[in-house]
Amino acid sequence: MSRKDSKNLEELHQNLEQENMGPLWSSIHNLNTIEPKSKPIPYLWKKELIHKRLKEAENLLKVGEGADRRAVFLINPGMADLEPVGWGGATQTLYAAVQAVKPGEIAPAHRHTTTALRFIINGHGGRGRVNGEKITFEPGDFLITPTWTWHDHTNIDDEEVLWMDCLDVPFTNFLATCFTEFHEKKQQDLTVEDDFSLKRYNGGMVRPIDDREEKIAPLGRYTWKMAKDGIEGLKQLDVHPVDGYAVEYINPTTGKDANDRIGSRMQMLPPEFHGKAHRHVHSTIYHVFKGEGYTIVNGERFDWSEGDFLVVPTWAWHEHVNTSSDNEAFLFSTNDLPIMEAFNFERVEDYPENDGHQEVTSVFEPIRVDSSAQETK
Ligand code: 1HN
Repeated sequence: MSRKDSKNLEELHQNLEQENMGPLWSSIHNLNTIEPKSKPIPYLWKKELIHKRLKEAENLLKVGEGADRRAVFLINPGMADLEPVGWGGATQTLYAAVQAVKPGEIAPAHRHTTTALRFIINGHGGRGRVNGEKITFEPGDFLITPTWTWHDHTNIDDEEVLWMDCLDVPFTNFLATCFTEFHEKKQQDLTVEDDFSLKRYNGGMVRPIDDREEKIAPLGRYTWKMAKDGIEGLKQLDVHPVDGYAVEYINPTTGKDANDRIGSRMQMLPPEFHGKAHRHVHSTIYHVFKGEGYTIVNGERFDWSEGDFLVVPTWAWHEHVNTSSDNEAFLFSTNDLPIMEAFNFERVEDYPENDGHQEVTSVFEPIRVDSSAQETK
């Protein structure tokens, strides 16, 4: 039996829909918008709430026995409709979480196509193994396990270890390119000295002569001292009007981002710094490493303090403020700039009015440990 003819436009639309086709003439306006429409929204998670839930998870499950990893991940309310559980979309491309490892636990070895990085928040006992190298985790350190590198973690101290994870999970998942391989051993064998790559790069900006060729992870650990010294050296310059004093973590064999698909930065906002606003295509996840202040995102004020996480989505105006008159504020952040640049999507625009400052039209109310039960969407 042949499909029936369309007598008018309405019937044509109905027929096309039933036949798994679509009319471009009535759909094109949804796509060809003047500005991008971001599913993720500006959002902030408080440290105390994340830590409370992680503590509960510490009491309820054990890493290595039933759970491969103990991490609480951040779901942007704008991504929450994706199955399963928003697939970890803090932004449309990036997953972020806080992971806890208790003394003696071993998070077993695996490798995956998603690319991963960590920023150490608390604890001195964290040790990771990455492609045969044991890596020491100290607070403020930035560590990478790029795509398809074997990694496992443990905690050799008697205090828990906490760190931020960031992976390109939503991006990889969207492309349906998530492959994982589980190591035959719980912990991979060590093939080089402990902290080998850090020692190999002891000279900082001088590089071993074998590294003229591009490598995916020539340096696995970037210490807090490296980032802090980098920022210290910038203080001789005028402060950047948008970002304060900021450095990015790079791969010494390429000069590009340390992690091939995720950009990472450490920025310092001097006391009483009030940055100018701008917006860009790449999305950012901020982790407040030290200090307190606020960020105005599209006119909404997000107050932050140590340990909080803030998402600034694609094309959102944002400006940072350090509210302390004594202390520097340090923001660690991850972004999808490498992805945006790879496909020529990146654009940046300065806020055109009011000397670069937005008006605050609302104040964001985060869910707090002592908030009454409320809808999160
Ligand atoms: C993963 O392998 C780790 O190795 C953390 O610690 C978070 C999220 C999704 C997929 C793999 C880790 C992850 C992950």
